[in-house]
Amino acid sequence: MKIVVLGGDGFCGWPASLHLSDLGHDVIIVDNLSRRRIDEELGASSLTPIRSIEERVEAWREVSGHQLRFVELDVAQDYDGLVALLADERPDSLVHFAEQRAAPYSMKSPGHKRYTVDNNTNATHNVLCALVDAGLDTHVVHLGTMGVYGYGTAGMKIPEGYLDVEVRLDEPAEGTVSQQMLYPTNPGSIYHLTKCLDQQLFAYYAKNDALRITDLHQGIIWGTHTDQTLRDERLVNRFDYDGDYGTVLNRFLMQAAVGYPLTVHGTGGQTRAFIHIRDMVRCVQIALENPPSRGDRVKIFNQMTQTHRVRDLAELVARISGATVELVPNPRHEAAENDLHVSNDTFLDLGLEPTLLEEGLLVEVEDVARRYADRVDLDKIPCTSVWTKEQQPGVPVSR
Ligand code: NAD
Ligand code: USQ
Repeated sequence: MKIVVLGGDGFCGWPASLHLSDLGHDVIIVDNLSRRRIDEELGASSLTPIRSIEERVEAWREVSGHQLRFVELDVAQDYDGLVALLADERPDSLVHFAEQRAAPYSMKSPGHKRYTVDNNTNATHNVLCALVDAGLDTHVVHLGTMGVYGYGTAGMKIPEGYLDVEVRLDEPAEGTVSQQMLYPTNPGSIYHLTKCLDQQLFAYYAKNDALRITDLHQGIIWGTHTDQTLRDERLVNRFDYDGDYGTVLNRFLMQAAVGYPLTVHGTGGQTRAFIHIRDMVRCVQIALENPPSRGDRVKIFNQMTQTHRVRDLAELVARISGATVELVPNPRHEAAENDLHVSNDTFLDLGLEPTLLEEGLLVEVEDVARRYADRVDLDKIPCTSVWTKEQQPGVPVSR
């Protein structure tokens, strides 16, 4: 397949691009490098020393013999450039990672809220509009989030995108009608809200223009390496640990490695869905190999393998590393405690063999953190972005 990977320089997009290239697909990375500029804005950087995109592409050619192509383009701003690229390349598939993906970053200020909404909804709409404009039947695979559902499920298992509903008919009619509807959205941040808006865009374009779209409702990624990124130091993946972009389990592993208390927000009763980065690249492959047909509704997969409670993760990391755990004020407006049950049968039925949270793997990630510990800026660790003016940053009192 010829595959365009939007956002292919990022944490998920880079290893996914390498994995697809390794399988022999013709991969074109499109990225505006905004994530690297956000590092500069925040004065933070990946714990791992990531190379320039040009050096990454050249290193991959040397070690694999496969040629990735890179196009610098802003998907949200340069609509004409995007249509021209798609019309020229006529890709079989397009994987869309190109959005601002950090919830805390999206809540930092009015400017960050507006940037996140503008960037994410324009990027998604431009992709869909451009495919119709160029008359293409390219299969779109989008990286969405489990966060569109909200996390309070009242004991029910979250279905894959669609909820069965039965509505009682009003008099004089009798009986009930059954139908499926998009699961009601309940976003927990401006970032998550943009993914809910994306869902409406997908539903509309699938219905009106028969675009073939798969939306992957992905859980929190943990881990760093994949088989491909390990092949050469210059291919190393990014590892975010700062209070805006670092995700919870990778943060705990890094905090353990540098002797920083594990920053559990609130009571740590939040339960979330997780998936290892190696499973993420496999899931993207599986989704690409199983497209919907023209005229089908949007195909939605829950891309997660396990759920974990934040305080359990902290206790597990503390047990293997000797780190201390500290309950800090929760800077987010979220439920203090929740249960989460998720259906992920589609990927399992299609052959995904989940990488489960094992101590060996945790140690592997902690080793990455320890190896690059001298690059950590401790001041960047606390989550300082607050959801409402009444809330406090998540700074440990012991620091
Ligand atoms: P990332 O920030 O590391 O990568 C996103 C990439 O997209 C960056 O390289 C950035 O420069 C690029 N980009 C952003 N806006 C763009 C634009 N307008 N034009 C061109 N390029 C643009 O994020 P990630 O962790 O790789 O996440 C990728 C996708 O997966 C996101 O959409 C995110 O919502 C989703 N996701 C991520 C996680 C996670 O834990 N990292 C979990 C669930 C879902
Ligand atoms: N948390 C802590 N301590 C920390 C950091 C986070 O207790 O030091 C808590 C948060 O309060 C939250 C939970 O851990 O309850 C998860 O936070 P996170 O930053 O790991 O994940 P989240 O903000 O949900 O976002 C990440 C990705 C996002 C993706 C989402 C998937 O950044 O792109 O969409 O995971 S999901 O959670 O399924 O919505």
